[in-house]
Amino acid sequence: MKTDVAIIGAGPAGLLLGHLLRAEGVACVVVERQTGDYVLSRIRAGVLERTTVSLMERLGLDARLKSEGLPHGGFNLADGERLIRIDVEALTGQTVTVYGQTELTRDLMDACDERGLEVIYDAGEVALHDIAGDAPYVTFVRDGGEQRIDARIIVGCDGFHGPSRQAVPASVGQVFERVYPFGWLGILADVPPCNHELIYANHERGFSLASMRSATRSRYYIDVPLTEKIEDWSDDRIWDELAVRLGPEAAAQITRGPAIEKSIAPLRSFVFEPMRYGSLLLCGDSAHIVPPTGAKGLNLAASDVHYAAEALVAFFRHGDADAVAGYSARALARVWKSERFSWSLTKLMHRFPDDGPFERRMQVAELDYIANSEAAQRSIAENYVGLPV
Ligand code: RFL
Ligand code: PHB
Repeated sequence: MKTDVAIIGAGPAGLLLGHLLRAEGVACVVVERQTGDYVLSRIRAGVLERTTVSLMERLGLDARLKSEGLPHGGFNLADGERLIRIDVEALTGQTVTVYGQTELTRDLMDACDERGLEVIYDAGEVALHDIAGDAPYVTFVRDGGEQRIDARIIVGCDGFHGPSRQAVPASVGQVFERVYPFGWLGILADVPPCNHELIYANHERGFSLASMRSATRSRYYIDVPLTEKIEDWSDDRIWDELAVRLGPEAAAQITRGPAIEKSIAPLRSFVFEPMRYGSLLLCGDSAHIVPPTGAKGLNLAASDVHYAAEALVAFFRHGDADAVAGYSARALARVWKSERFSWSLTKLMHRFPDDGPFERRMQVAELDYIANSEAAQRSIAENYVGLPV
């Protein structure tokens, strides 16, 4: 098979890029290791920035997002006693949209047939070849036989564990990384949320987050040591812990119910540079990871895709090779700002094992400063809604 762009990975980054390229008449094929049902079973992000919503609008795939997504004009930080509301809409004129990654991915998947976007699911042993030159190709195994896609460009949208980043020679790539000494235990339940907006709380017992997917489906998180086992956390134990950590005001409004999903995700900050090598571009989690504090991961994947689509359309439609060459620097400038925001909010809202009374006082002072300073709130708000692309 021959195409212009071979996209590896059919998560949100790969499907968004595929649709954007198809809409501009650039030939592409997406190759995914898992089945479509498996991709949709992963419960992940819940908050979309304006830029992510705009991409869905531009594709004309925003009908369900518009009708079912919840616009949020603010969110709360909690310090164990009070809620500090960040009025994002008043401070920036913008809102974010609460809409699950699963739903966004489903909308992109459902449109593939109609838009002529070819996605090959269930592809085993996906490998990249000759990425340093102008004629790269991808091989994979399907139905027992090896298949090959010849392309001009390969885009790695295959997440943190995929093969694309690994294909860049070690002498070229540089890794910047911080692994955090805790994970987020998440619970999804069909109960009304305890607040109409999100609450990120820093309590003496640790971090918690009250989030949602809809008016009837809640998503909550608490941080736990990485040594914890999910089997040791009964639903009741999680609800009890949330009620303490979120503080009395939120606790009074919590509706408990059985978990429909429960898992522990490790936290990491990670950036791989460069995001282009030869004929390979990297987008989304394949090139970088943020801790989920601040809800930046999916949105960063979407802004990478925005830059990559622009560069590839300029290249295939107008022969502009500089656009592809400039992709990495353009994407990384925004990546590092989201990394900084996610890292600083993680530091502010979590207890680190080595923290003593001094670090605790610093957190209390910073939260009090934020509570009383419009300048501090504005800075948080403009990062939360998403910096411009
Ligand atoms: P994905 O979603 O991991 O998709 C990669 C796809 O590549 C496939 N793949 C392969 N395909 C072919 N060959 C191979 N060898 C392959 N290896 C892998 C995979 O099967 C998969 O289908 O990466 P992508 O598209 O870059 O999207 C990134 C986002 O998924 C991620 O950043 C977010 O989910 C992060 N995240 C959040 N981001 C937000 O913007 N807002 C949030 O509120 C938010 N909350 C979260 C999160 C991530 C979490 N976890 C579990 C890590 C909450 C959590 C708990
Ligand atoms: C979620 O709803 O899953 C969610 C919301 C905000 C975050 C992280 C995750 O910062």
